[in-house]
Amino acid sequence: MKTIFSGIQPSGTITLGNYIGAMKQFTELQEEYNCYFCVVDQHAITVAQDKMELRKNIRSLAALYIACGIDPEKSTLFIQSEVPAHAQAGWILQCVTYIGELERMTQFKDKSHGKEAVSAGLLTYPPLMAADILLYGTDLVPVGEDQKQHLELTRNLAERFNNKYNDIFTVPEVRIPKVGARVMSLQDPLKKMSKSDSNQKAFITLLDDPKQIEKKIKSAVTDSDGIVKYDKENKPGVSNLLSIYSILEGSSIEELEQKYEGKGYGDFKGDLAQVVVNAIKPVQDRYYELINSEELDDILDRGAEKANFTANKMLKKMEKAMGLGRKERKRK
Ligand code: ATP
Ligand code: LTN
Repeated sequence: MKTIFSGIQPSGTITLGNYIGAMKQFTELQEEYNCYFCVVDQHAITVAQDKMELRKNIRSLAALYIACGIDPEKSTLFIQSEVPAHAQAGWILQCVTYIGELERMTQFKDKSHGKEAVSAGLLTYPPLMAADILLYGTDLVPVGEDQKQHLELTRNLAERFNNKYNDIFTVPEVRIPKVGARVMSLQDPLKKMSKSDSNQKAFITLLDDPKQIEKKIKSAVTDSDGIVKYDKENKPGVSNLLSIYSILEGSSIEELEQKYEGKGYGDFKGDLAQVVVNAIKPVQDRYYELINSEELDDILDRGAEKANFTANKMLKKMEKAMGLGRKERKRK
C-alpha cells in the first residue's frame, strides 16, 4: 500500500481554503493509502505565536482533522513536536540544502517581506517539511497549489541525499486538487485565503457561526457589473465565490451561472452563505463532541507512538548513511 503524508499548521483555525484545498482530499485518500496526517506545530513557530493560542490551536486542529472525516483507525494522526525525529532529520536535511535554494522560496519571500525581525526558522522551513515527508517513505503528498515549490525542493533534497550518501529515500510526488487548489481571500481575490490573515473578513473558518459566515460572504469583494459569471481575469471575486459554491454543493459552474442569470449578487451571496453553513455544520457538531474529550488524547497518544516508531527507523538510516554517531554495537 502506498504512503501519504500531509501537514497543516496550527497557526489559527483552518479556513475554507484549507478545507477545500487539503482536508477534503485527505478524507478521500485515506480509503486507499497508508496515511499520516500531522499538526505541524514546529512549522507554526517560524513566525511569532502566542503561547496560549498555540496550545489551543494545536488541539483544535487535531479535533478538526477528525471532525472533517479523518478516521484514526485508518490514518495516523499526530502532533509534529511529539515526534522528535522530525527536528533531528530536519537538521540533517538543512545540511544538504543550499541557502540560495531557501532564499528563492516564494512563501519565504511573502512571509518575510517588509518585516524587520525574520526568524532563521522561516528560511529553513522547507528542509523541516522535507523531513516530515521523507521520514515516512512517502509516495504522495496532497497539498494546495501554494506548496508546489516546497515539494519540488523536497524531491531535490531526496535525490541529492540518495546520490551522495545512500539510496534510502522515496522521491515523493505532489498531488494538487483539480479544482479548489487555490481558494482566494474574500477581501482581496488576488491573494490566497490564509488563516493567518490579519483581516478577519478575508477568510471563513470551520468554526465560524452562521451569522459570521453570512456577514463575511455578504461583504466579500466582487465588482460592479452585477453578473454572476465565471471569469477569473476580469471577475476574480465572483469567480472565487462560484468555485467555493460549486465545490461545496457539487453543482457545476455552468449550472450556477444559469441559476443566477438575471439575479443580482444579493441572492447569490445569501444562498452561498447557506451552502457554506450546511457544509460545515456536521463538522462543528463532531468538533464540539471531541474538543474536551479523553478520546482525542487517546487518538493523539496512539498516533505519536506509531509515528515515532516509523520515523525513528528512517532517522537511524539517515544517520548511518552520513556516518553520524558510532557504529551499532553487537548485542552480547
Ligand atoms: P498560514 O496562513 O499560517 O500560512 P495557511 O492557511 O496558508 O496558513 P497551511 O497550514 O500553510 O495554511 O496549509 C495547509 C494546507 O492547506 C496546505 O496543503 C495548503 O496548500 C492548503 N491551503 C492553504 N491555503 C489554501 C487556499 N487558500 N486554497 C487552497 N488550499 C490552501
Ligand atoms: N508547508 C505546509 C505545511 C506542511 C506540510 C508538511 C504539508 C509542513 N510539513 C508536509 C505537506 C507535507 C504549508 O505551509 N501548508
